[in-house]
Amino acid sequence: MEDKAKRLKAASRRIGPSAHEEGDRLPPGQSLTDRFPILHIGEVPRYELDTWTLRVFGEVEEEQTFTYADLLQLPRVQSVSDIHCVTRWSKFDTVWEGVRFRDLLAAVSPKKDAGYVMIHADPDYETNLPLTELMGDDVLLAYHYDGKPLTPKHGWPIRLVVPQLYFWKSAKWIRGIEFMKEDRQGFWENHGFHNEADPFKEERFSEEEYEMPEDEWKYCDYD
Ligand SMILES: Nc1nc2c(c(=O)[nH]1)N[C@H]1C(S)=C(S)[C@@H](COP(=O)(O)O)O[C@H]1N2
Ligand SMILES: [Mo]
Repeated sequence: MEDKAKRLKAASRRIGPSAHEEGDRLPPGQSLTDRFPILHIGEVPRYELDTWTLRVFGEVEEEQTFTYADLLQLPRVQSVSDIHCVTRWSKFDTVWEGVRFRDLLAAVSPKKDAGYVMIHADPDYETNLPLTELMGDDVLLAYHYDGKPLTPKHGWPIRLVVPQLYFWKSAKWIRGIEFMKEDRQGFWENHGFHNEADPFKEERFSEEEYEMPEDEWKYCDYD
């Protein structure tokens, strides 16, 4: 208890969002961190920028492969977002730069009945989203975090950022975007995580009995 009191005191002295703002912005069951935890399965992939590609395929008029240089040609935007991980950490005001998913769409023309997207990422990661979740102003194929290129552990050279959903939907090291007529489950969605993943509705798991220790993220790597 004493520890908790100390923590709360320290929190109220922290420069940052006011308690009121926190109440509105912090989804239920989450706690704020100023650090940036690193979570993924498998080894951090290595790439040469010259040979890195992003393949767009499935229900599109024409399959396309983008190079890193191609993505840099698309409009560059900055967005400031709050992010929320299902392991219960949230981080406010994260600053990203990259290409809006929506602006990439203008370059690929998905077919009319392509309502769903599977994001393919290294190493062997997939996550699924309805296309509508990807159309927002702050949904980016991001190459910068906090004014600098992504670090390898946070997804260099390109990661997806979908801030309105739990962060497992924000795939790091993305390599493919597959448009689909019907929804299909990605890696975590297939392993007991919720298909929709809205943090304000606490859509964490698809089965009530799924066990995730509340402090799991505190033991992970940070930078
Ligand atoms: N390719 C890939 N992307 C991934 C993951 C992964 O295992 N592989 N983990 C996801 C999960 S569960 C989270 S919480 C975030 C963590 O991103 P961060 O390490 O930059 O905080 O990445 C997501 N993107
Ligand atoms: Mo996560």
